[in-house]
Amino acid sequence: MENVCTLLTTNILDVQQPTLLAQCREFGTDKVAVAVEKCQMLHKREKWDRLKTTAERLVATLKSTKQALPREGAYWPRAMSVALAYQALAAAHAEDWHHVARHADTAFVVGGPQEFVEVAELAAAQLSTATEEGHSGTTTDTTTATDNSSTSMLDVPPPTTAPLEQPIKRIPAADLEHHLATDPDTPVVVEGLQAEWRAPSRWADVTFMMRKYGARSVPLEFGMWPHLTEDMLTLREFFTRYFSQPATSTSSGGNGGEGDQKPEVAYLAQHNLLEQIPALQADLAIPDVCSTHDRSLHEASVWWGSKGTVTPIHFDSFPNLLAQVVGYKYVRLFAPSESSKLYPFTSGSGDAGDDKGSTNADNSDGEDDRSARACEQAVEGGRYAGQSNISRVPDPRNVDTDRFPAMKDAAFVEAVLAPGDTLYMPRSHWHFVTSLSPSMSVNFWWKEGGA
Ligand SMILES: O=C(O)CCC(=O)C(=O)O
Repeated sequence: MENVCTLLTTNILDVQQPTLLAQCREFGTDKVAVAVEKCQMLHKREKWDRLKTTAERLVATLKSTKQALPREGAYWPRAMSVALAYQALAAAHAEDWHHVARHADTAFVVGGPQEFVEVAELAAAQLSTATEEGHSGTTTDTTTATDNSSTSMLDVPPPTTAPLEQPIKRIPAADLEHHLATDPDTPVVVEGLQAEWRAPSRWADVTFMMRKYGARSVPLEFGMWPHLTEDMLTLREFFTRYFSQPATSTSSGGNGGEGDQKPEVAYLAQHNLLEQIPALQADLAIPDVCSTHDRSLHEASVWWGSKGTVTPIHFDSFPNLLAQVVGYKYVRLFAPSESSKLYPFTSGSGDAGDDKGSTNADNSDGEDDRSARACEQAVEGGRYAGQSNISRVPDPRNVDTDRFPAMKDAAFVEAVLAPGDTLYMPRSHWHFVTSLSPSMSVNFWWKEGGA
């Protein structure tokens, strides 16, 4: 408890709070300043119950007014971090380790400093000690921490799929560097790149993963693109609902609060989980090709999800290795030369974006308008924020050719990624990805031209 309180007070609040209060003065956000000062006073007087409710109210206000608050200077993440640090402090004094871990993970996920990871790890350790000693601590987690059954996703059978029309060429890992040097614009599936990793067996062991990381909370997308909602779940809840047994509901609605029926599809998508749970880094190795004299790793992200996740057709500006660790995914790739046939959605336009291929006559269709609006919201608010290169075609395997006539002429290549496969995607290649089973992947984008 002492360590947790020291981290929260000295390493987080004492550092973040003065800047936040100065920003509140600069931006004229007096209500936030007043609430933060109240938390400060309650903390000093050790009024933990009142601190809990005051910090809770501040978090709720910050969430509901996010759009109206200043974006400069990381103001919102800082304000959320401070409020969540106070919530965590109050929870620590109640020995409510479940909530300490949850608030700390949430603070890290919204952009708070790395010290929150240490707080979450300490709280999770308290929870597992409590479990070993036979009492579970104060927890609102909906699943038990002492599940002794063993579930392995290694047993998931390969999905039955139609034969591939344009299969992506496969190469052994030993040939990847040569491929990048001689044919960097051609995608390939690399076999054997994960041979030394322990992630394939560890991550597939749901029981092990829940025991080790179950108390940690992660951000998830629920439902089907573009109708997504977001919420945090503990890994125990996530694994229990989506990796161990059939999901409970097919609805994509709900606000995702605890006790809600969750949609069938849930995705921990493009998340820096390797920073949030650094122990996972030891389960894999950053592929050598991502960091050489003229390449440096840009970002590594984790993609864990149920069957049926969809990453819509989009492109990234970095070359990429997408490593399929557990389960199966279908991928379809389009070269940059096909862009004019892919109906890119332009963020903010609320429209098809590409006039050349799009017949706007279809915009009289209410569903199309709704879909365009949903895309716009998803693009602005979700993992595609700031990206405009997303296609409006929801599923390239099943295209409405009245709405997207040019799409049928778009040349593509495709693959089913099995455990152990790693897809090399050249920069600016459009890609569509959907999971054919519960699935765990990790990707590595790199920059060219040295560090
Ligand atoms: O696996 C996915 O769902 C998407 C992966 C992706 O878009 C990427 O690696 O760039």
